[in-house]
Amino acid sequence: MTHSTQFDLPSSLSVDLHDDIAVLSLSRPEKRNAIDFAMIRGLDRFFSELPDSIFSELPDSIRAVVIHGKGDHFSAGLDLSSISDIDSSAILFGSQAWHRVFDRIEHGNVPVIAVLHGAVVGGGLELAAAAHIRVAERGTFYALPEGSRGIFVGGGASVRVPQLIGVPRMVDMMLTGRTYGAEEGVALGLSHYLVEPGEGLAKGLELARRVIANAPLSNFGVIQALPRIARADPETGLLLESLMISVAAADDEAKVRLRAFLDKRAQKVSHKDSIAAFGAQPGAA
Ligand code: 1HE
Repeated sequence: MTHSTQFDLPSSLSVDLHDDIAVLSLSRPEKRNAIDFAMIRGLDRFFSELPDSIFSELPDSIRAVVIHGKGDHFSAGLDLSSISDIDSSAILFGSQAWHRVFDRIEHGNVPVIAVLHGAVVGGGLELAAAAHIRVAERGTFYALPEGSRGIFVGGGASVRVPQLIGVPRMVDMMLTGRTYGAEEGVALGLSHYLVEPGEGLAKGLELARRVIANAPLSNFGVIQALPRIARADPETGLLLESLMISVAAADDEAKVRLRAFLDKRAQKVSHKDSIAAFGAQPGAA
């Protein structure tokens, strides 16, 4: 079912609902899903108006989002025509708008999975890096060609990309124009999963279904608390961790799930099942 009108999105974005999972498509393949301001505004609207789902029992609530790109590429990054003739203050405010939207994605309450293929370039990599899980199809390539365009990253790459691959690798990508392929990307941490061409969306949906099967407060802890704990000083982090488990474990959902395990009604942890679902190699699917 298509729900783009419900979110009043520009033609460069479209949404399909798969029960309570929204598939958000970058839909500007003729420009390789280059991101212009209309697309940024549309992403902002979509993520601000998402029924704040993981705590909601509303029938139309959205509990996970899968983002992918239509056509042969995920995204060619910033629409270069949108900044070729504007002054520095417009670029400054524009960059801050990107930051606000990508922060909303990373720090919202809804887990977001990016499915990557083809070019994941510049601002496209910045968007992917704001997602919580990344799935890359073989053939995906990552680049930060800002240096060769005479500009700089402006959508959060300086913060998020080093968290994935470290500052030295990002410096090399930006100084030399080096690209990484899908297989290198999964080994380096740019993506979590590697799948065959055309299989990314199905994998993204499968992962989303697993994610939403967790208790809402556990997912809240993972998305909201964990990254902040990891950035905090250890004493503060450990206190936050204790607070988070006490909140999650006191919730009825935890009580039901713990009781089910103790009554032998819940699934055991199974490495065999995990290998069947995810493969034995890190990132292999
Ligand atoms: C674009 C853009 C774009 C394509 N802005 N119009 N990003 C880049 O520097 C990447 C630039 N793009 C490319 O290197 C290539 O387009 C691709 C490798 C991604 C794809 O190649 P290909 O052969 O499939 O497509 P194409 O023929 O190059 O492009 C098709 C059309 O899309 C063409 O327009 P047309 O009117 O001639 O049909 C291209 O001009 C257009 N197009 N990419 C505008 N990026 C917040 S700061 C973030 C800073 C950045 O993201 S810098 C990185 C910018």
